Amino acid sequence: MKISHADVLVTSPGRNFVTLRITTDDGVVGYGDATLNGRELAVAAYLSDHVVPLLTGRDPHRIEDTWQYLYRGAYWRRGPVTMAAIAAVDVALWDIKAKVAGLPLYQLLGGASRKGALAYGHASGFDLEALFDSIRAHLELGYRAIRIQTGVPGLDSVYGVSASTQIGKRYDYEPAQRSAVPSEEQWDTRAYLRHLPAVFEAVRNEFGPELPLLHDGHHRMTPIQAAKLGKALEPYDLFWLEDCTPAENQEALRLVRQHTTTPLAIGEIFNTAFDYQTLITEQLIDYVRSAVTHTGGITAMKKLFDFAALYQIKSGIHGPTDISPVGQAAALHLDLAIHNFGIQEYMRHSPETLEVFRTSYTFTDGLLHPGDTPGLGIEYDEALAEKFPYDPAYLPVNRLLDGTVHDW
Ligand code: EZ4
Ligand code: CO
Repeated sequence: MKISHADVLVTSPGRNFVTLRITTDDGVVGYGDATLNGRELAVAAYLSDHVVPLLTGRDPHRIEDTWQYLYRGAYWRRGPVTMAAIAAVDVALWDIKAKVAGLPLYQLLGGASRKGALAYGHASGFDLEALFDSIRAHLELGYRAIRIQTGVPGLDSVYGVSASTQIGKRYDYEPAQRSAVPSEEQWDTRAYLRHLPAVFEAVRNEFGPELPLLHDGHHRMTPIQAAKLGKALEPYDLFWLEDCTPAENQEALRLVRQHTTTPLAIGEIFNTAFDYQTLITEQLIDYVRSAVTHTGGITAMKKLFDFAALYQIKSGIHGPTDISPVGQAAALHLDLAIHNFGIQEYMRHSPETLEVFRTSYTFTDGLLHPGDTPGLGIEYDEALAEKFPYDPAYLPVNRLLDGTVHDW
């Protein structure tokens, strides 16, 4: 069996997605997600110009060899564009291998270790009333774990807070906005630190002690600020505090860790196991947040989770709507199979997206399951996808109140 050709498919059914489709000479088709929010066309070009021409004629079963060929063979290593492109090839090859075997992908990864993957959803509201409504709406949808993000007094727009309060329309938070240049948001860490503990207290008073609650700090704090927040949130028993610092400087997390027992999750913008080396070996975090799409695919993620497992660190795979249903399905096969599964982020895709990408994964009683269709369990409707051409969208840029650019 040989790879006969590969196609880079760009579509925008509500948001932009890049998909790699690999076809074998036997007519088997595999899909991989290559979506990098706000930089989509860079990955599409990397694939079309420098990867697709190398795939033709290769044996699709040689997944590890192809991964090493693309990673080491480029000479230039790591980085979000390169690792998203490698991820797309890797996931498409796993899809093909599992289809040839006639098995859902998780069976090739060791089989199911659990009934399903505990999912968390995104509840948000500028004020407590809107936040409580959003939490209730998520509980009604069946979520058994919930991330909460709220407005901060004095700031007009804040990461993680949905602009729409119309439940059933589009309640999940979608940060990328269609425009030729990014929008701008404001930030004030001291105002945020004063406000957030009271929000968690109110949520615990209303919803009780059992519901797992999560929060995303989105890289905005210094280590000492993050340590202070982690301590302040200890009474509210968070499942995790995510991305409390930018974390490029892994050693900075030592300071946070010395001050708080609030569990820490990091890594959605990382792209290799090396980005976690200090965090994992010194046990500075509790959950690995990488996306399959941005960290080199199934092959690299399996190694990363096995490394984390040696230190009792669990998975928390990144699953916002900018991960396509292909990337989400890949995450669910891993979630079901690995031993050190923690939780899976799950925001529903728009109805148009789910028409272009036909999925076989399910969400029942708070648990996601990848389904038992051979391969990943995703079909791509190319004719429909072509009706949604690429439309530029960017993540916002963040500024402090005095105008200084800050981490978003
Ligand atoms: O901001 O995926 O935990 N989830 C997140 C996401 C990210 C977006 C960026 O594209 O932080 O909302
Ligand atoms: Co995040």
